[in-house]
Formats: sequence, structure tokens, C-alpha cells
Amino acid sequence: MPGEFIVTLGDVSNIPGMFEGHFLKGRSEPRIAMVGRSNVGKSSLINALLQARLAQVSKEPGKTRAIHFYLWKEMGKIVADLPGYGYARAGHDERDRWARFINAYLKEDGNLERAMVLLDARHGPTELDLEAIGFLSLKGIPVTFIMTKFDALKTQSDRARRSKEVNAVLKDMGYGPKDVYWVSATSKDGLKTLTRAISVGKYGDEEND
Ligand SMILES: Nc1nc2c(ncn2[C@@H]2O[C@H](COP(=O)(O)OP(=O)(O)O)[C@@H](O)[C@H]2O)c(=O)[nH]1
Ligand SMILES: [Mg+2]
Repeated sequence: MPGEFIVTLGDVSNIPGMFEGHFLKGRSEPRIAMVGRSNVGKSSLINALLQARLAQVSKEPGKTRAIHFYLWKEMGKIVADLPGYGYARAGHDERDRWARFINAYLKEDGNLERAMVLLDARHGPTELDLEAIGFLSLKGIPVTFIMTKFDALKTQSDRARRSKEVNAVLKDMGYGPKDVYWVSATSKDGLKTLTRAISVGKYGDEEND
């Protein structure tokens, strides 16, 4: 059952009338926001999960300036593809605009269930990622981490080393290895495990409850 495009929020000025309490354009499905650096693989992951070519994948960073909402039918959820941050040519104005836009969205959406912060498996969190994570936790939004492009880590020792490094950084922010999902939109590695977690609404951080 492929997903479906719902609506695009191009700008703060589009927000009025879009949300009403728990509803987005009259739809009540809980929202999951995909957050991450430009080019980290947000759109590719959405397409892989929703089994449709909905989100535009681009080699050129910084293309998505809008928030696109997609219906993940099987899950009964709505996925929000948030604009990426941190591409090389973005200046301060652009960053401010990003923060204002995301802020306005987060304030209006009464049914945001969780943010998925996507990080490149090869690099781990950048300064801007850490800023974004801080921003989300300040807003009280539950965060789960998704390490993308896992296929690019070719050897077992690469994988072991990278996961050790990432876990160490995230530990400092109060997150454990169970909050981290390693996936590849290309090879489909890890997608089942992630989908299962989303479908039962139980993520690593709640497994021991
Ligand atoms: N090797 C590899 N490349 C990927 C993967 N996911 C995305 N990419 C590539 O990374 C680039 C950016 O992807 P995109 O989904 O547009 O990233 P976004 O800007 O975060 O939405 C594209 O060239 C994709 O083909 C993956 O799982 N593995
Ligand atoms: Mg994108």
C-alpha cells in the first residue's frame, strides 16, 4: 500500500488554516518529523518506507525549503519531510529562516508524535545536528536517531567503530544505543526493524518500560 502526498507547507505564511488541534488538513494521523542535514537521506528514507516515489531525492544539497507531508497508509501516520539544514552555501539568514519556520510548524502541530533525527552513518552528528537535537529536546519532542547510508560502511570493523563513536556522542546527550537505528534506503538494511518500532510505537528508549 504505497504512501500518498498530502500537502506542502512552503512558508510560515501557509500555516494559518492548515492545523486545527490534532488535525492537519482535516487528517488526524499522528505526525513523525524527519529532521536532518541537507543530503543526509531524508527523502530517500521516506520513499523507501512509504514504498513510493513521493519525496524528491537530489544530489544537490539545499533543495528542499518546504515541509512536505505524506500519508504513510500502512502505519496510519503522517510523515513530515522537514527542510534540511547546514548545506555549505547557507548563510545566517537562511539558518534563521529555517529555525523560524520549524519553530512555527512545531508550535502549530498539535499531533507531532516524534522527531526522527537522521545522521549520516559515515560521519555521525555535526555541530548543527547537535543544535537541532538540543532544540527538539527543549521543545519536549521525543527523539529517535536514524543513521542513514549504512551501506556505505563496508566492513564489520568500520561499522563497529562508527557505532561506538556515535553511541559515545549521544550518550553525552542522554541517549542510549537503543535510541539509534542503522538503516540504508539503498540496500534496505534496518528498515524492517525501524518500521516495527514505529508501528508499535515502542522505541528503544521505552523498551524496558
Ligand atoms: N549510499 C547511499 N546513498 C544514499 C542513501 N540514501 C540517500 N542516498 C543518497 O544521498 C543523496 C541525498 O539523498 P536525499 O534523500 O535527497 O537527502 P535529503 O536531502 O536529506 O532529502 C542522494 O544522492 C541519494 O541517492 C543510502 O541509503 N545509501
Ligand atoms: Mg529531501
